[in-house]
Amino acid sequence: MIKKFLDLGYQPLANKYLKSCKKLSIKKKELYRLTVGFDTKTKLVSLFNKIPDRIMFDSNYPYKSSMSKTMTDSFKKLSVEIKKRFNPKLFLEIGSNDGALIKNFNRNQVICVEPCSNLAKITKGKGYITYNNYWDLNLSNKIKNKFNTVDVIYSANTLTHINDLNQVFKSISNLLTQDGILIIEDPSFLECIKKLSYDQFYNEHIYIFSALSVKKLLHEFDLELFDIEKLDTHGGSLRYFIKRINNNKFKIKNTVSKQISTELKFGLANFLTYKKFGISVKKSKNDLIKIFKKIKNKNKKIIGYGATAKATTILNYCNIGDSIIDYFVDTTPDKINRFMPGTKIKIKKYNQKLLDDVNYIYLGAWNFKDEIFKKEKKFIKSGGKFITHVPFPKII
Ligand code: DWN
Repeated sequence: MIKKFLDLGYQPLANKYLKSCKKLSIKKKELYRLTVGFDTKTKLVSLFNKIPDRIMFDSNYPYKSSMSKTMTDSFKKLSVEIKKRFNPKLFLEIGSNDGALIKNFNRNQVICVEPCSNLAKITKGKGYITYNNYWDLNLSNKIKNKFNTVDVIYSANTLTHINDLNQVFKSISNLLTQDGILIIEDPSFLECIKKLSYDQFYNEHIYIFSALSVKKLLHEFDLELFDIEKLDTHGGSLRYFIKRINNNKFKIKNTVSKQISTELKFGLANFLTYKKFGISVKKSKNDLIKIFKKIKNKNKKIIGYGATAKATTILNYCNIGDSIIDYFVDTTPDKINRFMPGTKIKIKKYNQKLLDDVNYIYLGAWNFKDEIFKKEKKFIKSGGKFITHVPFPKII
C-alpha cells in the first residue's frame, strides 16, 4: 500500500527552461501535482503522478553532467575503480548524458544509451557507439543481437527516472553476462531525510532509492547487492554494486548489511519516519520564506546560483519569484537567457562580475557548495552571504 507523506503542490517540468516566462497553466497540463508516497510493502518512495518519459526527456534536455568539476572528478575516479575491479571487455552506460564518464574508456569498449538526442549526438560525435533510445526490453534485445552480452552495466541518476522498474531490471538481466556486474548510483533517501533536501523531489525523480528498497526490488530479478559505497555527490548518494544471486565470484561485503541496518535504525521501514519528514518540510518552507522576506525588507539584492532542477521545486513550492530573487547564474549553455521553470526569474550566463553588487546568493546547487565556495572567495571576502535550505534554512 502506497501512503502519501509529501505534497509539494503544482510544479512545472523541472528541466523545461522556457524562453518566455508566460504563466504556466494547470488547465493546459503544464503544471503537475507533485505528491510523494511510501510503499509500506516494498519500502520504495515514489511520486504518485508519473509523467511519461517522452515528455521529460526529449531532444532539448539541458542538463550536462560535465558542467561541474565535482562530477567529472567523481566519474574519473569511478572509471579507474571499474577497470581495476571488474576489467570489463564491454561496458554499457544507461543515461550516458554528455559522456562525462565514458570519455575515460576506450571507444571500442563502451556502449552508450541516451534517450535525449541532443546529448546522444555528443557521444556519437566523439566516436562512441550510442543508442539514442529509452532503456527497455526492445533496446536490450537489439543490443544483445549485435553484441551478445555485456560485462558491466552502469547507470547514474537515471534508473530512478524510469517509470517501469520491472522492465528496467528485466532488460538489464537480459543483457548481462552470467558473472556480469550492474552498478547504479542515485541520491540516498536517508541523506534526503537527514538533510531535509525535499528538493530532490521533482517530476523526473519518480523514485528515490534506499538500500532497503533496492535490496527488495533486486530480489525479484534474481539479483543482489554485494557492495555499497557512500558518495558525497548530489547531496549524498549511494553506489550499489549488484550481481546475480548465483554468481559466487564476488563476496557480499559488510557495507551492505551496515547500510541496511543504519537505514532500519533511522526508521526507513516505518511510515511514521516519512510522515515526520513531511511535517519538517512544511516548517523548512516557512523558515526559508521568512529569511528571504527579512533580507528583502532591508532592500538587499539576492540572486540564485545554479539553475538546478531542485531549485524549481523550492521556488514553486515556497512561491519565491522575481520580486525576491533578481536572477540566477549558471554555466549551462542551454539554460542561459531562459527562465526558471514556473517563475519570471531569468537565468544569466555565469560571470563573476555579476556577483559584484549582490548581497546574498541562494544556493540552487547546494550540492556543489564546496566547489562554489572555492570559486567565489572574492564574493565571500567582500562580505557576501549565501542562503541555503539544507539541512535547514540559514544564512552562511
Ligand atoms: O538526476 C538529475 C541530476 C543528476 O541532475 C537530473 N534529473 C537533473 C539534474 O538535477 P539538478 O539540475 O538538480 O543537478 P545539479 O547537478 O545539482 O545542477 C547543477 C547546476 O548548477 C547545473 O546547471 C550547473 C550549475 N553550476 C554552475 O552554474 N556553476 C554548477 C556548478 C558547480 C557551478 O560552479
